[in-house]
Amino acid sequence: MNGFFITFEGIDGSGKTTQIKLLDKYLSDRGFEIVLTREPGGTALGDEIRDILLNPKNKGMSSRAETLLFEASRAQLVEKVIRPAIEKGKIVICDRFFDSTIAYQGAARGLGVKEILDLSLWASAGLVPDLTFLIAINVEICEQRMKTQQKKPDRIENEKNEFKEKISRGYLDVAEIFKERFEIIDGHMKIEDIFFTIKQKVEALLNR
Ligand code: Z5A
Repeated sequence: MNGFFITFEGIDGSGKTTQIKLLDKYLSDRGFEIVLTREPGGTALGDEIRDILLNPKNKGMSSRAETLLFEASRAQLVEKVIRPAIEKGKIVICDRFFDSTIAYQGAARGLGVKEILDLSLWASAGLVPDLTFLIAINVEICEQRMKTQQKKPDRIENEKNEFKEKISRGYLDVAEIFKERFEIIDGHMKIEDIFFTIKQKVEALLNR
């Protein structure tokens, strides 16, 4: 029996990692085999691509080069990690997938939602998540959260708030295209309240 593929999306600092950790523990405690991964990265090659993509030294990178690097990392991750795990009946939880490319590169960088969707489906060899959580949150609130983390901003985090507003709108457009798999969650709620909703939606998927 095939497993499931669950993804988390949102602007940086929206709380994806926090929720992924909770979901991993919840499902592992119930005996499910979980594969946790992230984009860009998740393979040796993907991690090298991640370093190139996020390094502030590469601030002159063109939007098309950036997009192709995200897609290259994804192609490797799908073929080597995600698809084999799903075929073995595992639950794959991925921090970002191609909806990020549609929102960041397609919408915010202006490369086009339809173009990036087609390219992403080619890179993923047609693999689409079963369930996607979009943690929707105000850009300024995210910024405050990131400041308290005292982490040096990477190349993409260095973008202005206007860029992040475009990403948020881009996400809503993708959610509209893929209504059947998207769950939009209010990221301003308490961590435990967000997780309560996520748990319910995941249970519904597992019982399908
Ligand atoms: N990118 C792209 O452009 N195109 C693509 O195709 C892909 C990615 C795949 C990857 O960054 C960058 O690449 C990303 C998008 C771009 N760039 N940006 N900007 P990353 O993987 O290094 O990081 P990230 O995914 O952007 O986010 P993050 O830093 O890991 O944040 P997060 O996982 O969303 O949030 P968190 O770590 O769970 O929470 C942040 C803080 O908020 C933390 O202190 C928490 O304790 C706190 N928190 C979390 N939830 C709450 C609630 N509910 N209330 C209060 N505080 C909370």
